Amino acid sequence: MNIRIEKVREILKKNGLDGLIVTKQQNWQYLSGFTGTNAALIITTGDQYLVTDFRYLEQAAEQAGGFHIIKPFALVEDAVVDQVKKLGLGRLGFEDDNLTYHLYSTYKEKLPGVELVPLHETVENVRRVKDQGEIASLRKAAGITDEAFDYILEIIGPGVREVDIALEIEYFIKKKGAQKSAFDIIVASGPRAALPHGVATDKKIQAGEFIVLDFGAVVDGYHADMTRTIILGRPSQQHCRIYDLVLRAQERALEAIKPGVKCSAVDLAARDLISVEGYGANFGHGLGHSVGLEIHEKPGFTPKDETILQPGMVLTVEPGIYLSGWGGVRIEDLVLVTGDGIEILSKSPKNLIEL
Ligand SMILES: [Mn+2]
Repeated sequence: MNIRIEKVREILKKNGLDGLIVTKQQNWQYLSGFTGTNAALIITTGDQYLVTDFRYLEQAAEQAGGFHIIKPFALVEDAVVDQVKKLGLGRLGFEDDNLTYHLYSTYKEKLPGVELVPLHETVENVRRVKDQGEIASLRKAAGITDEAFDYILEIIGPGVREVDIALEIEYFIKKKGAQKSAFDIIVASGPRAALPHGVATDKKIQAGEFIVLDFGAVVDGYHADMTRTIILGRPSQQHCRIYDLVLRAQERALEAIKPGVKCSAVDLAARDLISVEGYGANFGHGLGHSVGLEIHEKPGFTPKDETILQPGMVLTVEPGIYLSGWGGVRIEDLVLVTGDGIEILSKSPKNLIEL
């Protein structure tokens, strides 16, 4: 029995649905194991079907145990239509934040007797709490990310371009067995460190500059995410003051995380401290987000997210202070919520490293 699919079936039952069409890649991977790029699942109350194309038939048979594999003559959507008719499904759920308007129109036209019911983030909600296998993948991804940080410290020096640092990180994590980089690597030095998403450019790094490094490895589809800020040369008093404040805010938030606590309360733990010290306006993003098969998942540590933390959730904790024209600091760890607190999956040091 596939527990993940059974959880989806409970939601079908609650909504009086005969089935669900799954059209989002991470969701079909989560439910079936299939990693191809063109597919749809039909999950009914008693069975499950995977439709894909000729390129993936063998792979689908290997990966998606327990699924009937259906090969369309032409388009995946046509085979979905045929199968829905054959099964005689009356009320059919679809993923409202994923199905394109075009596909929705196609299904509506070709399935006139079927009631199409929008479901919002249904599989995503099941994905919020990670199981042991997922946690193992995230732990591995975080481990490779730590190794890459250690490695890159050897390479960073005066005159080195941001983009070369990013390339070295990417090459390293792939060599270590990661599938890919979790996102476009952020290497933001000097005044560019004030850009929260300063993807690496050809700017050369100079003495006296903060360097924000934000990256992660992907293992089995699971994303690690870590940020460290280091300095080339000696830090000024201002560098030390801002760095220390971000670090204290991050540690305060980490201490606040445990099952039963609201996400918003964790955000507040860090935000309060930064605000009291006068930098509230310079911390303009949420404190963190969940990660898994996607780099940004829910719930998040934001002022408005009232989700209650549960064991098995995996989130980032990443306060930052950004001062336009001067630079910025962000420190980010990947964290697993455990039965009574947290396990920090990111192990890289957090003292201010001077290169
Ligand atoms: Mn992040």
